[in-house]
Amino acid sequence: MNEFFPEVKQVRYEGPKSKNPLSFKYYNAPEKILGKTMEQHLRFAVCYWHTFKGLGSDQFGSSTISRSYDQGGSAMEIAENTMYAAFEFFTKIGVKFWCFHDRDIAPEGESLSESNKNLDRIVAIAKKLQNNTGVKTLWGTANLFSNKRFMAGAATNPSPNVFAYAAAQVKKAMEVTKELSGAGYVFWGGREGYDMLLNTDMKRELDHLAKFFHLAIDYKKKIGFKGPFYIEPKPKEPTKHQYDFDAGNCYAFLQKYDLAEYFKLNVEANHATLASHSFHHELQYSVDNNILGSVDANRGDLLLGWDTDQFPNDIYETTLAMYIIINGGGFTTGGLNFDAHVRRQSIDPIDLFYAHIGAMDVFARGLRVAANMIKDGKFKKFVQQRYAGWDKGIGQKIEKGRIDFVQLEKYALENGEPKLQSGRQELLENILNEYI
Ligand code: XLS
Ligand code: NI
Ligand code: NI
Repeated sequence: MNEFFPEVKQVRYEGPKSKNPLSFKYYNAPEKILGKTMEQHLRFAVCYWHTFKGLGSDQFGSSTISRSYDQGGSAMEIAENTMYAAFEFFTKIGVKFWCFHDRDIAPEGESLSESNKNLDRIVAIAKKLQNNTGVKTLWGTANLFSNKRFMAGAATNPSPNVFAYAAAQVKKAMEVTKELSGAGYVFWGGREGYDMLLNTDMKRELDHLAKFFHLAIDYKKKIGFKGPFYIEPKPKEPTKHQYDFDAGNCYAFLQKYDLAEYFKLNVEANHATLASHSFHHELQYSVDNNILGSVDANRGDLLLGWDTDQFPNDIYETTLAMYIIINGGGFTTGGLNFDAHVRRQSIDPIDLFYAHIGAMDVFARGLRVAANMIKDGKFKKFVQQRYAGWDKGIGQKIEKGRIDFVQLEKYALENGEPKLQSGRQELLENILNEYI
């Protein structure tokens, strides 16, 4: 059997003192933290599209990267080789999950039925490799944005024929995700959005999107796919205004169209910042509304301001993310999917290893720090004390709905000016630094 990454044997945990760049300093998969192993907490996944199909092209130039599995042969031969290379990579890096779009893993054919046949052939190989390696599918999805037929959207396209085509593609993608025992299924909006309102019936398009999701739920039940659906919010790119703008916008949509019980969110760090939120804001909002499903773990660049999909490397971000995720009960079906690609100049296969090692280690560190913060309970205690007024007296009356505006006015008149209390932001920032 061909070896596609001969330069790396197996990436192992060697601890923080190691100087080996091909080792983990903080990610020790079997180590228990707060009752679960690091592997169970973090549930890392490798994404297929960037890691194996992303070859460095950008808006200004074509590919810079060439991979041994991507050379010569027919499109189907390349697809087969790429699948073997992918499982070699998953195994060597020690990640137990992967994520894919239908069109990442198998080439689109001349017709829909040929595309489906191509997919079936590659899925059979993936299934065999999953069985051999124990690596599992975190989620599958359909690419409803690359082909020109989707230029004006898929489920929100002005043409019902495109809606039908997208439905057929999602139907098949759900079937293969089930075939691979996928833990979940993602809907990222792709080109569901608009560039100009003068040519767009926004209300009708959103009605159609909801219809599409209801049809997907019906089919999910029909085939007995048990995993949750996730919507992945993103405010812009490729359209000027994406319909699934942010977590709050998605939640309003899900509630309006009676979809909330079937969907959770796949929160992506870079999409959060594009929406002018922090990553942890979007996580906390999702936890608070019981819709946190999974995470696309990456980062943007504030100076560039687009979806740069870089590998996470900021210990503050990963600490706050893990603090919120663990306080929210941790992942069940979801995980941390590295929806990230190496930079255009990082052309060697070994760069893929460095990228994933760094990302896994920075989340592992974040987990360790967050666990210490949770064990000590200092931040939690501070918040409890800050809101303590609500646990008794007037606060309880308001929360329990046992007081009206007239009585509140009486209370305010009697009690005079409320006493001010410091928010202690600087102190809390200092304490956070002590943990990190
Ligand atoms: C693009 C999205 C995409 C989804 C999967 O911005 O992040 O990669 O995660 O369709
Ligand atoms: Ni993503
Ligand atoms: Ni992205």
